[in-house]
Amino acid sequence: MVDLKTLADAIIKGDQNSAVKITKSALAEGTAPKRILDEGLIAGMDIVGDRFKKNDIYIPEVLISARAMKMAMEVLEPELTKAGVKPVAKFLIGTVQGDLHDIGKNLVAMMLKGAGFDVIDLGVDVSPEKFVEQAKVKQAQLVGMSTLLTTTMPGMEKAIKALKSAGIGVKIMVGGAPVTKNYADKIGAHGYAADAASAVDVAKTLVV
Ligand code: B1M
Repeated sequence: MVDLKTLADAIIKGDQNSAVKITKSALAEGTAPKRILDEGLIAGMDIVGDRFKKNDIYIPEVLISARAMKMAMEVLEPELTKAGVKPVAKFLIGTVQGDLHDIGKNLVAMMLKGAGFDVIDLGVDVSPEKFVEQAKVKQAQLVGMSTLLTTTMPGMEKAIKALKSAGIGVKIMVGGAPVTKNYADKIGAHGYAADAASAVDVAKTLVV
């Protein structure tokens, strides 16, 4: 029998070939897709997130682990769908209007995927109107906004106002280097995180 700890280890090491191979073997043996997700892939990414938070590892290692997770998820996803396994929640994410920085946003998206969220990435330079339209169309439970420029920070407030006045009951999270908890509170966000691993913790608390 495949020990799912070896899958978690492959994710931690960022060994995509082993991650894919072990996922395939576990499925072939009849292991439930949800167990492979929880005890292999998510368990591995949880440890990656913890180590990143403690500065034991850095962005390149997280990206390599996230890539291994993505490859294994491509094998697992159809089986999860067949088994009727639902994601934790639908999370819409984007960098706000006028801002083209996406490295941090991508990292947050990858960590959320690693934690079992269904992430819809709107990319960069996302207008308030697009956040609203896509939140409705995709029926998201959470909307995340990222920005790196002080000049584009007000775009977050505009997008939050637009989402609230559209009457969509989404929870909104913000982050990015110039953003602080105080600023997030001031503009009416429901959550703020300083890094990608904490973003997962905060997102989980916002899911109803
Ligand atoms: Co730009 N840039 N840049 N840049 N750039 C900064 C941000 C800057 C601080 C550099 C500087 O002057 N020292 C400065 C901003 C100054 C300010 O506003 N006060 C700056 C500037 C001015 C500019 C331009 C205006 C430069 C110019 O053209 N004159 C221009 C703007 C273009 C535009 O967006 N319209 C510009 C362009 C660029 C590049 C295209 C060259 C490139 C971006 C490439 C890309 O993203 N694909 C770039 C880069 C790489 C940087 C620096 C060097 C690195 C940013 C980065 O990726 N950090 C940056 C200087 C620096 O930080 N040393 C700089 C790593 C990333 C992982 O961190 O995004 O903070 P970060 O994400 C973290 C957390 O913040 C958090 O989690 C992540 C991981 O832990 N987080 C969230 C992020 N989003 C979150 C969302 C959440 C929760 C947590 O919830 C939803």
